[in-house]
Amino acid sequence: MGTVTQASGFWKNSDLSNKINSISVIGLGYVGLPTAAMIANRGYQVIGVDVDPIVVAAITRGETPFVEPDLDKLVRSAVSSGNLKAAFKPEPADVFIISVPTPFKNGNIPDLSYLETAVKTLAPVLSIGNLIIIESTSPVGTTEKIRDWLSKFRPDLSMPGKTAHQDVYIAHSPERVLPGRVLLELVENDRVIGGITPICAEKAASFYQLFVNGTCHVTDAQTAEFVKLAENAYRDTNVAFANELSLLCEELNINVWNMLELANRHPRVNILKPGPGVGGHCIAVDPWFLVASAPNLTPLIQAARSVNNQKPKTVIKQIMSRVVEINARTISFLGLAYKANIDDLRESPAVEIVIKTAEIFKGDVYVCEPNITDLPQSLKSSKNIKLSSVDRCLDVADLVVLLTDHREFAQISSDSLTNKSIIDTRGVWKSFLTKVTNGG
Ligand code: SAJ
Repeated sequence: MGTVTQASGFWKNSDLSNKINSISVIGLGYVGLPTAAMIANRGYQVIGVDVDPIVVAAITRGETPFVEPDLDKLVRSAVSSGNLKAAFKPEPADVFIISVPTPFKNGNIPDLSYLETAVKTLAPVLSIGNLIIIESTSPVGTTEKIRDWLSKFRPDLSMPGKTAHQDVYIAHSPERVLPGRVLLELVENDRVIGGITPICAEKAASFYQLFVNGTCHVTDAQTAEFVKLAENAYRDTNVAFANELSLLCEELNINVWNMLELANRHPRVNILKPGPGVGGHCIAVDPWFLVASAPNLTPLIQAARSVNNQKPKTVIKQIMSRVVEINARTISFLGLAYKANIDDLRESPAVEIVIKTAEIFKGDVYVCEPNITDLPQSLKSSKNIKLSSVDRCLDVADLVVLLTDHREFAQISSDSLTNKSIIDTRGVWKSFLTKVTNGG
């Protein structure tokens, strides 16, 4: 092991497919629920486990508790076939997939408490021959830590890598699906599968071969953990570069969108898009897991985080200077989600921009977020923020600030924006705005 190898050679030696009857997915969020529903629709018995009563109740009714294209149909059919059940506690199964959050706590230190709780509740139902796969994005060394926790809770079972014989198999296979494209990417993406021992990786690869069309690359657990963190830090750094360029373009009075389109015509250049900042529970979080391993060795990753974290503050300054310039009494913000066509507001720069602007702006603030029906508490507590339709937002606004590139906003015609002052942080209206302001 150590080098990346295609799994297909191993698969024939350790085909698990006829031994798997039941699968338990612990954590029914953006990755766990689609995974559980997809496997259940392939005819396997799946028990989905979550601590949130709202999530368990929704799935039990065959409903999906968040927005992800086409997931609702998949969940409905998995539940009505009887193959998918939601529960609060793990039950015995052949394969356990852990897909709980791994956020960070104060000081940008990884918070493994959800993983620890999942392992604690799973330990009592483990039995010989079980395969445990950690899909949660994790700091390097976490899979072995999980093995050690399990060893403490189940001293009767031989854990991989401890003795020549092993009773259970433990591997890390980081989820790599992009919210908004989860169902497609679950099946089509390549997977990186890191085992604590080579046999752990083989077993996990055999399992994924049941539903993954992409190639399964097997390696050791620590490399798999690192690969996932490197992928997300790479994307964060690329967006930070784009965000820095957008500030420079603003300063030099250059249209950043035209400039990027031309730069990306080079066959070896692919700069991502600037925006109001980087949000979500992955790109804005995972680079810190690398930093936490060695702060002195990660100046670039830290600089990228700082550039991206600074961007919402720059947008707020720009909004406030425009407010003074045009004497605006009403601002309408379009979009709260951290990215297009989903309802996820976690770590969203749009939310930060709206809350902080509303604190300093004396007039009315309207917000349109087509994917939610109610404002989150953090916005509700501000008296001057109202959730409204896109038409109403455009009607009342002196200043329109586009924060998320939802498809509904891309459809807005240039006529509806006549006589409005506009800040388009995503370049959605770049084709008809003469003076493009990019949040710089
Ligand atoms: N963003 C930009 N400009 C861009 C691309 C993204 O400003 O050109 C912003 C988005 O608006 C958003 C943030 O970055 O606020 C993150 O969005 P994203 O689409 O880059 O990524 P996520 O967080 O939705 O999903 C990422 C993916 N990782 C990579 O593409 C390397 C996904 O494959 C991972 O599975 C996911 O993180 C995860 O769960 O780790």
